[in-house]
Amino acid sequence: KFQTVCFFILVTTGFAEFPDGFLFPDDFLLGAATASYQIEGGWDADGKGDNIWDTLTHERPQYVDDHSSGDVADDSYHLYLEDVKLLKAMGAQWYRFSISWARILPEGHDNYVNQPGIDYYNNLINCLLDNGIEPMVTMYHWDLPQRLQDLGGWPNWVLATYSENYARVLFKNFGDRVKLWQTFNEPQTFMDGYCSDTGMAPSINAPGIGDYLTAHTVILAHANIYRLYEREFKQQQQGKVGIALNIQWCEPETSDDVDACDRYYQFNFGIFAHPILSEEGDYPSVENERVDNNSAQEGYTTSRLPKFTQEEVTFRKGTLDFMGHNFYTAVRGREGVRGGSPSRSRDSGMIRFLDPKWPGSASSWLRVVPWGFRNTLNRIAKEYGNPPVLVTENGFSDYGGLNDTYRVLYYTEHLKEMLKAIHEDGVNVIGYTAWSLVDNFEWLRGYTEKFGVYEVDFNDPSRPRTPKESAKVLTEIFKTRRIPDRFLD
Ligand code: PSG
Repeated sequence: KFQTVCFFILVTTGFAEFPDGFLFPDDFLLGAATASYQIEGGWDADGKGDNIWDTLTHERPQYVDDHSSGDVADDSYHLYLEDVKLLKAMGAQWYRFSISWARILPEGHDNYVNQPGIDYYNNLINCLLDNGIEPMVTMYHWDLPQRLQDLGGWPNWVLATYSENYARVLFKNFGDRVKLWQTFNEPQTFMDGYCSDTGMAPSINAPGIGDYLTAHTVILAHANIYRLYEREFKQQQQGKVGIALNIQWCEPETSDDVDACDRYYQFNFGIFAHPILSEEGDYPSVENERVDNNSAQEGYTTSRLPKFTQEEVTFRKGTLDFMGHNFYTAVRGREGVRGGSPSRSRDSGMIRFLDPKWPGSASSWLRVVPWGFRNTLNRIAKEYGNPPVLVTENGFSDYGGLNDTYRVLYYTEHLKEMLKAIHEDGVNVIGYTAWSLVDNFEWLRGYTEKFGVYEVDFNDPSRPRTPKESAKVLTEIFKTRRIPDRFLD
């Protein structure tokens, strides 16, 4: 009789209303994420060197909407114990944070290691572990030491070597306790720092050149770091190394725009994923072809997209233990080129725009399209042989307030789509961190857009943190390991 009842429930409800479909797998990791420049403050504390965001916010404050900086931010340099308390209260199993390169190596080089910087991260890591929270370290979340920018920054390939040396210092000092490493956060976003003189740090205007050179260095650096770990640390430390790539779901405007969307992926995601994970170990062929052709037409003797040597290809192929994936939103795409001068977007031959029907947020670029998350996860799985995926960012912006109903809906809807990708489509997603633990310095938007699940009062010197509704709901989800019934249709 019991069996009949169960069967009846199964056939009448289907997956969408069947709550067990919304359970997290037993070993699935749930947690939250931050980045050093956005939360730490202590910009010149205890021997830290300047980085490109210190320079941009101090020398060109008008670049940031509210003319603010990360000088103090959430003051997590002094208040990290508070952050760990929040994580613990949420039932977070892991915490993704980044290390400030210039706090460890003030000059960018490893000739001088700043001990107070090492101490700070040791204290944070130990405190996390004491509370049963697994640390995940991002080595680079956009705060390049100014001294390395003075040498040209990411377009200079020598940074691939300096990155490796920096990584060695991190593995040596923290690798006994840190088992999850990400080399870079969203290179496809920070390479835009070399595309426009009003953009992200270092705000250098070399579109269609600076971005490709940056990508090239980052790919070489990533491989150097992965192989360094493999050679000198992995056997003893038993950790994993990945990279965090973001991509937006691209919804073709018409059936004629499917290829345009495909090129959008290749130019923004494939540009990193393909060299690392594909059989050819090179940039996507469509990208090579289009940039080479455009460059020749524009009168360049060599392509604006650099080439890898065969040695580099062999050295690099397969240098990934997991794929970090940041997902926020979707765009619409159609065939076409906009603007006359060389740029990556022109090379891709795709015009992106936003669908006014998709609900918005405080960020101009962020529309709420949860089904795009499931589609993107499936795309990664299909294109790269279903690698283990850690979702390292996903979140929503508003202008503040504790009753963040839209953020709550954003999280519950996106988590449901992710669980469908896991349970129904078999995508190998193994963990998730919400962006962000706390309100913080949102780059060129300063403190005007809020992404935190904990509110921070930036007018109060003690930077008090208060849970928003979203923090309460995520706590419930993290502790029950399911989506609460009231959020199931
Ligand atoms: C992420 C996604 C897009 C643009 C920028 C980012 N997108 O889909 O167009 S940046 C990313 C970053 C973190 C930011 C956060 C919110 O890693 O530091 O605070 O997202 O912008």
